[in-house]
Amino acid sequence: MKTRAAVAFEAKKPLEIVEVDLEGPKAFEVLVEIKATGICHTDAYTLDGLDSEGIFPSILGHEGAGVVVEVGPGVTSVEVGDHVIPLYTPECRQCKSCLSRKTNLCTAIRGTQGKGLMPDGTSRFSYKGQAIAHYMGCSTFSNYTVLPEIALAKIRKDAPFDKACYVGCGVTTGVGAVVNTAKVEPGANCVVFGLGGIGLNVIQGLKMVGADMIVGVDINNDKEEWGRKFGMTHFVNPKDVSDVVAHLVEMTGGGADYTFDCTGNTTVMRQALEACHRGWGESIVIGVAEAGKEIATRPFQLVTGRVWRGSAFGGARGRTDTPRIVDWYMDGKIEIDPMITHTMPLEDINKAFDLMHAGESIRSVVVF
Ligand code: NAD
Ligand code: AHE
Ligand code: ZN
Repeated sequence: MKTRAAVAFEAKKPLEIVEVDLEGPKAFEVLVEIKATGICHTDAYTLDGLDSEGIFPSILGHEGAGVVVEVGPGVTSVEVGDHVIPLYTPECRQCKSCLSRKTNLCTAIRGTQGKGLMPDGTSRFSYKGQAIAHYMGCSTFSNYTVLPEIALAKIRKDAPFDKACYVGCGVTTGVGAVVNTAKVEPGANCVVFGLGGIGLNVIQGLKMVGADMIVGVDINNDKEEWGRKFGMTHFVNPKDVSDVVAHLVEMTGGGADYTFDCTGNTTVMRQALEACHRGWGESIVIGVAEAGKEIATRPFQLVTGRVWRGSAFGGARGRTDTPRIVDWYMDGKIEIDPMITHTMPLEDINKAFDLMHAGESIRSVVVF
């Protein structure tokens, strides 16, 4: 079939809206009509050529929601008409990682996914006879896309697509980092670095679990109001203080119980670790750093009990946890609507990247 898609032909160039060819689903694969997709900073990072796994041409997008329109042979867990969220972290429930119960990082198809291919080693997308790579196994910047069955979470049908799509990355990543990765306890003092589409979800997760101090740190003063809307109790702009780590340690009475990096900046990651309390403070790295960047600190920081931990997709097991997060939204336990600051048709998708780079949006959503 033909489908409309925003194609990343080259790094650092705007996406082009074209009609691409899409092959139907093979065994254990599913054709999904994407109804809405969010634009995450990770899409921008890959488009900007900063992703060591970035491939061009490709169809980006990994924060979508849609409807199953066709299933390939052998598919049993979803059927035509089901509402689904594509999962860049699938859940096969059979691999060593899934069976370990220690991680959400299913390894069943990670190898081919990182090469922009379906599990059989081929792409379903092409343009003028040339293969186009899939992205993070999702490619939600296409009106129709094909995914492995294990990479689809079935969600309730009354959830609006233009909000549920955000659960496909940002909401789950932020809230999940609090509840699954850090397992923050009520009364904890926490610091969140970067108050964008991810950081604000960390903040609402912290509020939900009953954290005490929720300090937000951002270089953009406009983010203070945003943070306060979702439960932030204090705001710090690092530009306004001479030593941000010393300032945060002082504010939190000796260091935070938990800190979260939601910037992808390795200097900030170090600050986040060093703002933790001696003996027990944990820093969760959520931000994705550009290719070639490394983190550093004095080992003494770890010797004296601070813990560095990472979180991918909020530690969520996609098929199991994502539908529950949609329920939390529908039951009013978490908010999504105010964070969707811009909604646009596919033709305007490049505006979403401009708004993000200008710090003018929290989440832009393309509605097909
Ligand atoms: P965003 O652009 O919406 O927000 C980033 C925020 O960080 C902005 O408010 C910006 O002003 C702030 N910031 C930038 N530099 C800063 C600094 N030096 N100090 C303090 N604040 C600073 O981006 P987002 O969509 O929220 O994504 C945030 C990061 O999380 C990105 O690196 C993204 O790739 C990553 N991410 C990771 C996962 C995961 O599973 N680990 C999932 C989604 C996104
Ligand atoms: N391709 C990058 C890594 C990018 C990365 O860490 N991605 C996160 C999700 S970001 C979503 O917005 C993730 O889930 N990582 C685990 C994984 O298996 O990719 C690189 O550095 O090569
Ligand atoms: Zn994302």
